[in-house]
Amino acid sequence: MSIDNDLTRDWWKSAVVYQIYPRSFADSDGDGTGDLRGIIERLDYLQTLGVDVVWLGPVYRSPQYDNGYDISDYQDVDPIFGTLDDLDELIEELHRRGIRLLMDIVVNHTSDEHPWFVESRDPSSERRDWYFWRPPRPDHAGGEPGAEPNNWNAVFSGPAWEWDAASGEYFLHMFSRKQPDLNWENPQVRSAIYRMMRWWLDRGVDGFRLDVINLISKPEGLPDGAGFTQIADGPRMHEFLAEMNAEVLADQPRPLLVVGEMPGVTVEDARRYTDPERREVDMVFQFEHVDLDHGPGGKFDLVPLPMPRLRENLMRWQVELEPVGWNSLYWDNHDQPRAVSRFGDDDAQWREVSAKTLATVLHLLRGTPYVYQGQELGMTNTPFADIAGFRDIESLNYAAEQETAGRLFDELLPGLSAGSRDNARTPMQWDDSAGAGFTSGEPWIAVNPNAAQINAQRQVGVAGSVFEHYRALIAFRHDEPCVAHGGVTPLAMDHPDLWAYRREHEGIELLVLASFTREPIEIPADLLEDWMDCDAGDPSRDGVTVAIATSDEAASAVLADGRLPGWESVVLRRIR
Ligand code: TEU
Repeated sequence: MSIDNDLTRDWWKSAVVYQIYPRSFADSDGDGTGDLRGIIERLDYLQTLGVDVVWLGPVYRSPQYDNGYDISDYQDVDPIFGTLDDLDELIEELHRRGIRLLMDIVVNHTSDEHPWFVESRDPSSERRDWYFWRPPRPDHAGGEPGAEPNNWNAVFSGPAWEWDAASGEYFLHMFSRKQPDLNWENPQVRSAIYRMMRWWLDRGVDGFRLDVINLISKPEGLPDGAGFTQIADGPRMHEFLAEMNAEVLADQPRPLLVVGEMPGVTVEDARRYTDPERREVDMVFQFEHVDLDHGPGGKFDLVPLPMPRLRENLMRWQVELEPVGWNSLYWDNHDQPRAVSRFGDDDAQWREVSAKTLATVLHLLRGTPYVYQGQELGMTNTPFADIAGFRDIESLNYAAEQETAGRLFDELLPGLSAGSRDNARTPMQWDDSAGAGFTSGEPWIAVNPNAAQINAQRQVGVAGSVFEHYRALIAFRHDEPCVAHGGVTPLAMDHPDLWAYRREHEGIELLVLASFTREPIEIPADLLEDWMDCDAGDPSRDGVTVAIATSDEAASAVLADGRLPGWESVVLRRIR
C-alpha cells in the first residue's frame, strides 16, 4: 500500500487526522522521552485504527522550553527525538502504509536561541528587523514596570515584552520570553520561512499545521489596549497566507494539506481563510468551543458547561461554514484537558460509553476529525497532588504569578489540575506495565495511574472498546460519502440532553442521536416518526439500518421503543 497521489484537491474532506505529541507517544531508547523511532515502532497501530494523516508535533532542534514550540533550527531534528534520517524513515514508513504526514510548524515565533534571534540582539545586525525590537515608552527607563512599549500581555503570563539591557530595547514575545515573535512585515523573514517550508515538502512531508498562524500579522503600530483577540487576525493576514500558498504550495505536484491554528478566529473569518477560491489554508482550528467553560479566571477556572451551549457553538459552526469553507473537528489536543473528563463523564461506570458518544457526535459532523493520541482509548485527565507533578510552563508560570499575587497553591491546585495542558501530555497508555508500554525508563512526566485499566492492549480488537468504536467511525467516514460531503441539519436544539442532527447527501440520510446524560432519554417522536413506526419496531422499513451504535442495546432501544440509554449514541442510515 502507498499514498495515492491522484487524489482530488480536497481529499482531506474524507480523511481523519491523528495527532502525535512526540514527547509522550513512544520512547524507543528508555530515556523517558518519546522519540521518532518509538513512533515508527507503533505505525501498525495507526494503520489498524485507519487514520489517513499523522499530525506530528514539533521535533525540530529546540531548547524545549515550550516542549518544542520554541524552535532553534527549523531544518534539523532535536537529538532527544532522533535524527533527520529517522524522520525520513518515518515519512517512508507512513507513506508505505498509505498515511500522510503533517508537520507542525511554528513560524509566528522562534526560540531565543535560534541564530536569527541571537544575531538580532545586535542593533546593527541586518537581523534586527527580523523581530520586534522597540525602545521603552517615552519618559520611562528600560526595565522598569510600565516602560514596556505597549500594554500587551504574554499568553504564558507577564508582559509580552522582555527588556534587553545590552541593546537598550525590548523585544516582543506573545508567548514566553524564550519565544520572540518574528516580524512578518519583513519580506526577508517571509522568504526564509517559505524556503524552509519548501525544503520540508521536498523531503516528502504532505503539509503543515501552522501554529498560531493568525498572529503573524500584528495591528499596525502595535497599539495599546489590544488583547489576544485584537492582536490576532491582523490587517495583512489574508495577504500573508495567500503569499505563503503561492510561494510554497501552488506548484506542488501532489495533494497537500494546510491547517491553520487560529485562536480567536470567528466563523466569518474562517469562511474567508478556508474559502478554496482564496487559496489560503484548507481548514482552521477554532477555539470558541474550548473556551466556553473558561470562568472569570480563564482556563484555570473551568466552570460547568451545559451541553446545549457546547452543541449551539459547534452546530453554528456547522451551519455557517457549510456554504463555503471547511473546519477541523476536535475535542482535545496537546493544549487541552482530556475530552472525556471535560465534555464526557469519566466516572468509571460512564467513561467508556461517554468517550464513544463524544466520538460519534464529532466524527459524524461535516469537517475533518482530529484524534489526539489516547483519545481513541478514552484516556482521562490525570490527578496532580502538588506542583511537582506539572511540567508545562503555562501551568508553572500561572502558579508562580498567582502565588506572587498572594494566592495559596492549595487554592490553585483544583483549577490547575482541571485545566492544565499536562493532562493531555501524560504518556500514551499502551499496556498495563509500569511505564504503560511508553518507556522502560523514568518518564519525563508521570504516567496516569489508571493506565493499567485504560490502555491499547485491552482495547485493540476488543468489541465494544473505545478503540474499536473509533475504528468503526473512521471506516464509516471512508465508506459513506454522506459523512464527508453531506449537508447538516441540527435537530432538537431545545433538548437539554439529546444531541441530534441529520446528514443528507445524494439520497442517503443519516440520523445522529446522542445522549449526554446518565438518564435514559425518550427520543422526541417527531425525530423518529418518519424513520420508522416505533410501535412496529420494524427497522427494516424504508431501508433504515443502524450504521453506528455505541452498543447493540442502544441500537435495540432506539429501534424498539425510541429510547436512548445513558450516554449512548446511535446513527441510523436510510436511502430516500
Ligand atoms: O498554541 C496556541 C494557543 O493559543 C495556546 O497558547 C492555547 O491558547 C493555550 O495553550 C491554551 O491553554 C500553540 C501550541 O499549540 C501550543 O502548544 C504552544 O504553546 C503555543 O502555540 C506557542 O507556540
